[in-house]
Amino acid sequence: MSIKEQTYIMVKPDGVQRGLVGEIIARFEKRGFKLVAMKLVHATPEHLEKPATDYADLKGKPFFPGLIKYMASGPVVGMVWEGLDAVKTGRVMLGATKPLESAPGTIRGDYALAVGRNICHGSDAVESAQNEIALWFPEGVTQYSIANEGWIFE
Ligand code: RTP
Repeated sequence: MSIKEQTYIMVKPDGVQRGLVGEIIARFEKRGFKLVAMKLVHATPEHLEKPATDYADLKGKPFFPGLIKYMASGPVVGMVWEGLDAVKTGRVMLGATKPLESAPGTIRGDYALAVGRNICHGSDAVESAQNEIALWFPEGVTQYSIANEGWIFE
C-alpha cells in the first residue's frame, strides 16, 4: 500500500472520438489522484501487440484482430495516475470490462454499451502497470508535489 502507487489509464479511440477525455481526466482528478504523465498517440498494431501491453495475451482469441484494428483506428490518450491503491481503484472507476456488467457511476457503466467499444483501459496489477508505463512512457513520468496531499492521505 503506497500513496505513490501508479497505474496506466488509457482513453481508447472511441473515448477520444466521443469527447470523453476531459470527463475521464476530471473523474481521476476529483477522486484525488495525481496526473504524472499524459500523451495523445496514434498507436501502431506492432506497438499494441508488444508483450508489455494488455493485448499480447489475447492473441488467438476470436476478437483479437478486431481489437487491434479498433485500438489502432485513431489516437488514444495514455495517462499515468498516482495515489493510494491507484491500480485497484482505477479498475473500479472504469467498471467491469463488459458494459452489461459495469455498475452505473463507473465510466463504462455511464458511457458504454459494447465490450468492443468500452472507452477506456486500466492496468490490472501493479506489475502490469509498471510494464505498461515503461512501454508507453519510455521517457519516464514527471515528479512534482501537490499542495493538497495532506487533505487526501492520512
Ligand atoms: P480491460 O483491461 O480493458 O478492462 O480489459 P480486461 O483486462 O478486463 O479484459 P481483457 O479480456 O484483457 O480484454 C481486453 C479488451 O479486449 C476487448 N474485448 N473484446 N469482443 C469481445 O468479446 C471482447 N472481449 C474483450 C475489450 O476492449 C477489453 O477491454
